[in-house]
Amino acid sequence: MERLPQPPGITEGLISAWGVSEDGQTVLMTTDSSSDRQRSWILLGSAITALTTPGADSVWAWDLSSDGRVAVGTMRVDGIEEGFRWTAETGLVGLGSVDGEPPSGNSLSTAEGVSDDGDVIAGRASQPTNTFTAARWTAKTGFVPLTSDSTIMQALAVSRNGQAVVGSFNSSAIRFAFLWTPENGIVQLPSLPDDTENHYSAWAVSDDGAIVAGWKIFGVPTAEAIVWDSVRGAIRLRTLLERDFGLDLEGWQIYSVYDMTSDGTTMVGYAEDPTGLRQAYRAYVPRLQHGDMNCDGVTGVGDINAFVLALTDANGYAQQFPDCRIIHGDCTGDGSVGVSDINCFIKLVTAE
Ligand SMILES: [Ca+2]
Ligand SMILES: [Ca+2]
Repeated sequence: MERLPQPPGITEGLISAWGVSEDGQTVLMTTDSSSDRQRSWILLGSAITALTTPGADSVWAWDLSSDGRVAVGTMRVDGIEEGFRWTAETGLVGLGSVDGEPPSGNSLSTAEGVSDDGDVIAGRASQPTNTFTAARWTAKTGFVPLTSDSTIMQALAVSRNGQAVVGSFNSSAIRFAFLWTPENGIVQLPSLPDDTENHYSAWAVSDDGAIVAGWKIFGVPTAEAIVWDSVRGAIRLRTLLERDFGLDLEGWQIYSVYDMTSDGTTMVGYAEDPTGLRQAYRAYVPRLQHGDMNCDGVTGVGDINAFVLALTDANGYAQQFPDCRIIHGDCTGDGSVGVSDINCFIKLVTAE
């Protein structure tokens, strides 16, 4: 671990690193929100480049493309906020709003996340009625709203391949997480089964949109890391790791998932260890090979015998399929394999 060079004129302790390139060489740094005038820098080797443009009184960059060439964020010029895309060649380039025009008056845009290639950006943009909504930007289309719904929404991240977008929306002061894919549009993600608070945000999504992660906030504890998938619905990351993978996380509090790999199996965020010390963590969460009971990589009628064995003789199953995980047969998503899984398992394997 090393200390990164401090940009000139910035008070110690008021800066964070928000993004890093795939090769680890380029780092994006932004002042904390407690500073009155937010600023961002690109660090490459020992060279520090300020992200700035004439007239900008604040610049907040949040994400970096995988080659470190493109940074995205929001700038404030004359009191008006506009999402930007930065490269060393172009400097800060405003992304406009939904109509392509620079925001003015009450309109705004923001840029929150960028794809690995730097070409797709997720954020928020004003519609002609000046309501803000989650939007996806490409050079060809500009900002396109993800929905015509006037509910206030913000996109918080885009998948590495630029296809899926996640974020949160507010409805009557209740905050839900959403997933957007080109196929299904905006889909509201479910709450935890035991939850009546409904304050969720999604911060990361796999390339295929099948795995989403983020947090639930404003409860007790203050935040909890949540994972969504089609089988389990919403589940606490801690519960998932303990229940389905047998980890002992007694005393740990996992607060957030902020990013994940393309396949959704490696997640990072922050947690508190049993002594109460805040930690950055990395968790490996293998994908559930749904219904693939004989672990040949395919789900189909060939899995029925292995499923029956798992139901009737768990030890025999473990002996015959030592590298398989019995949890693949849990199609109700409750963390165990039993007779209640029979109906959905049959549907699953006969749907090929
Ligand atoms: Ca199989
Ligand atoms: Ca089950």
